[in-house]
Amino acid sequence: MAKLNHIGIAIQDLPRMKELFQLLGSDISHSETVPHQGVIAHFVPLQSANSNIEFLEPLQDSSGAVARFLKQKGPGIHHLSFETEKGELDSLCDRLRKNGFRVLYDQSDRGANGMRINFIHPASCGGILIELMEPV
Ligand code: CMX
Repeated sequence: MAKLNHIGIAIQDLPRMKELFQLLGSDISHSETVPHQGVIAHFVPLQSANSNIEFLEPLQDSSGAVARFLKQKGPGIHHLSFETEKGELDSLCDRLRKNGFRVLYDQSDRGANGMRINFIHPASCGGILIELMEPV
């Protein structure tokens, strides 16, 4: 079973979200600009769940997926991200395509933490955007 690596949340007010998670007992461990995806990703480890929250802040003047999401829906849960074992991403995407799921990229992209990433479109996933990733 792929591991839940993180829950991505599109945010508008980083200091307030940081304050909230500090009160809950966690904090941002690192932040990374991912130009391809038009975001700054801020990771908050959830040690008890062996997973993470990813705050997604759109890059200034970005017209990327997160900027569009914020414009259409406002802040909130943006995607779930599942991590496969190394070398399994492409075969998983092939199996998903064969089973009628709409995988976004023909070739995987490069995401935060150097991961290879791809996505399943929310229209074929019960309204949830799913990211799939594997370590390089
Ligand atoms: N979750 C659920 N539904 C979503 C969604 C999301 N995150 N983003 C868009 N949608 C819905 C829209 O509300 C719309 O629904 P309706 O048709 O019911 O109105 C529909 O999807 C629109 O889809 P679209 O016309 O194909 O185009 P969008 O411009 O809205 O883009 C998508 C949707 C999935 C193609 C785009 O978000 C995308 O390319 N995502 C992958 C990349 C990404 O999300 N990167 C950011 C995170 C990167 C990281 O973690 O580093």
